[in-house]
Amino acid sequence: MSSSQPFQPSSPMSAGGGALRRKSRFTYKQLALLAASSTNCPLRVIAHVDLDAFYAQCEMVRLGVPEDQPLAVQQWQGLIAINYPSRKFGLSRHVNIAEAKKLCPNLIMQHVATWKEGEEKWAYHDDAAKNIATHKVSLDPYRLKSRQILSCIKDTLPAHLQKVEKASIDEVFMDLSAQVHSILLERYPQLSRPPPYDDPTECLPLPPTTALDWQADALVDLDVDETEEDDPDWDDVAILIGSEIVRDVRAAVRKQLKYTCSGGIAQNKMLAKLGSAHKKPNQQTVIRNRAVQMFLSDSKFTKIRGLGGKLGDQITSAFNTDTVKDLLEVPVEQLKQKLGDDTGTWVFQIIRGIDSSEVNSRTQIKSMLSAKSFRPSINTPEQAHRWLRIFAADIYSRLVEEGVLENKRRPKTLTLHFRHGGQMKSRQAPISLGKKIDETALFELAKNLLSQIILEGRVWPCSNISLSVGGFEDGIQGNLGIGAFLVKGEAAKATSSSARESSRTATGQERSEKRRRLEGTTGIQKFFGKPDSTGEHDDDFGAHGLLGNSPSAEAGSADRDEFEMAASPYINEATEFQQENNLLSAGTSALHQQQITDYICTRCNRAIEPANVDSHQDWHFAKDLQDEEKGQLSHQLQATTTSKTNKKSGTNTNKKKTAREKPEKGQSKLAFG
Ligand code: DCP
Ligand code: CA
Repeated sequence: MSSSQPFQPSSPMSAGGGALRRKSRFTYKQLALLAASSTNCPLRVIAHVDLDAFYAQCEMVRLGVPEDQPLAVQQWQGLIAINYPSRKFGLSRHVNIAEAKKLCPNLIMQHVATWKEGEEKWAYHDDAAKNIATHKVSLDPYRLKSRQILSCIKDTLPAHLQKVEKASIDEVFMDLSAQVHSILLERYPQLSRPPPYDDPTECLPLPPTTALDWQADALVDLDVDETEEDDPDWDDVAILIGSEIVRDVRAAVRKQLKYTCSGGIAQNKMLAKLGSAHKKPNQQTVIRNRAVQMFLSDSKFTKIRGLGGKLGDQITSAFNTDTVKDLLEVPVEQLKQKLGDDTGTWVFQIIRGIDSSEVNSRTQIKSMLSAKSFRPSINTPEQAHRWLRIFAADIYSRLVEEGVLENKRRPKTLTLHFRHGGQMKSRQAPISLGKKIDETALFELAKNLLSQIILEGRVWPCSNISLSVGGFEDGIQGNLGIGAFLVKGEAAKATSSSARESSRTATGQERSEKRRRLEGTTGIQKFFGKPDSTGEHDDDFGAHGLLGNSPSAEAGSADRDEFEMAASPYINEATEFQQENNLLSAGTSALHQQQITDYICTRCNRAIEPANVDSHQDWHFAKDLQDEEKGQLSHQLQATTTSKTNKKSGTNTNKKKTAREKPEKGQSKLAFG
């Protein structure tokens, strides 16, 4: 590959000579791959949908405020979501509430719902912002809306042809390939005919259409060697059909639930996500294959999924640029030299728009966590019990939504984490089959775990407690009654004595499950040790980047006693947000980079914006726990980002290499060299 000519034209024949073509550059075989949603199919259609100012829209719909009313969602003294009318006044997440009011006097600031210490249900409390020590954020209202939106999207798509991945609380990916294939055959019956000589490597006939109607879509400009006059090929037709589907999906969400969202339609996830962010709010952007070169080379590579965080920083300093355009000039050998073979190869491909990661339609939660950092610390079992009651109620309400009462799914373990000074203590117990599940049962079990910790002595003051359930399984086989799987009272006490032992067992099982999951993932998912389906799992550490995709992959190497942050006036449960949205993940780390920061974490030297200080601490807290539980701390002490990412990207790269060594007839024209 010549470094001075980074992209090959998507179709040499179409370059300035579309009229000369008599056949499509795509084969019958590639059309068949579309039906199978194959990640190798050059006709693939992937969409990304992202809700506009999501929490703010949730509050606007709930409160019934007019659409042009400026509204922001407040969490303690900060703003976490800003609707589009208020963005016109210069409001952003970096503006504090006093400045916000000054900039936009008409602004409605709605505080997030909270659990009040000792109460059994979350609510919207007018005085929440002032009572940070006794309230805990609840994201339940937004989770509920998120689920409704996801189910509306799924209902809009044909059940047997859909592949939908919840990527975060307000984002979904859709692999539209199979549906597009079926529409293509309906609209163009000639595609159903057998290939000439029954040879699937034969090229398809050209599409009869010469002009495509893109309606109100934002179209990214075509590459320099392409013109709108060139006749479209099947990839253009396929992506057009994809954009019609996305328009219908967005219209359904708007009509049924009143929410606006933005969409991106392209050949892969990476491009689709860039597309949805391209024009906001309430618009959709199509990135045709013939436009990828232009679109990407104009962008900063730090906006690309996977390049927003540490790896992006590393590349920026190694090559002294943050633009795709400049990086395209760098030969692959040089990238490999600076970043390692696999990472270098991956970067080389991703900035050329090559991404074969799969849309993962598993949407089941693997664990749930409810946590609180205490400022000031708490000092008595009674105080801890009040919070445990809230955690139990919080988790229980989410279990109900998970279908626990209908016995659809059940967690196998309950874990309590307790931080005292630099020390973290944890206890885990199995959740046995048997008694009815409710808040009280969970609370009793948690209280029992806490008492074991307290028995050790010297545990106060406590700065953080979290409760989690994990190891979810599908419905119980056999004759057990509905919801009968939690152990209560005396039975709970009996289980707790074996907590340590069971903890080891459950962790072992979870580890092998996780390994299998990771083994089953591809592309960038492996690269960052985190499935793309992160958002599917409400609070799963591993799935939320707490393993391989940290603010600093070296964070785990810091001594736990250094677990101190520069002074923070805030207490914040953004942990839940983080876990749900994988804020520290490859996909969103660009957001972090842009944020104005006041605090430096002494563990990972990362600048943290004030509202996220405690959640960042929670992140370390959770990661330490995971390391501890997995007994991998010592291993991670030696690991470096590069070696981790290299290892994880290995299979992906190899796969790509194999695919690239034996290109399909016609396919190489799409491979951008
Ligand atoms: N969120 C948060 N803290 C952050 C970032 C986001 O609590 N630092 C929450 C509030 C957002 C929601 O997550 O509404 C989704 O995050 P997005 O980054 O998608 O931002 P928005 O949906 O608010 O805006 P946009 O229209 O730019 O997508
Ligand atoms: Ca959004």
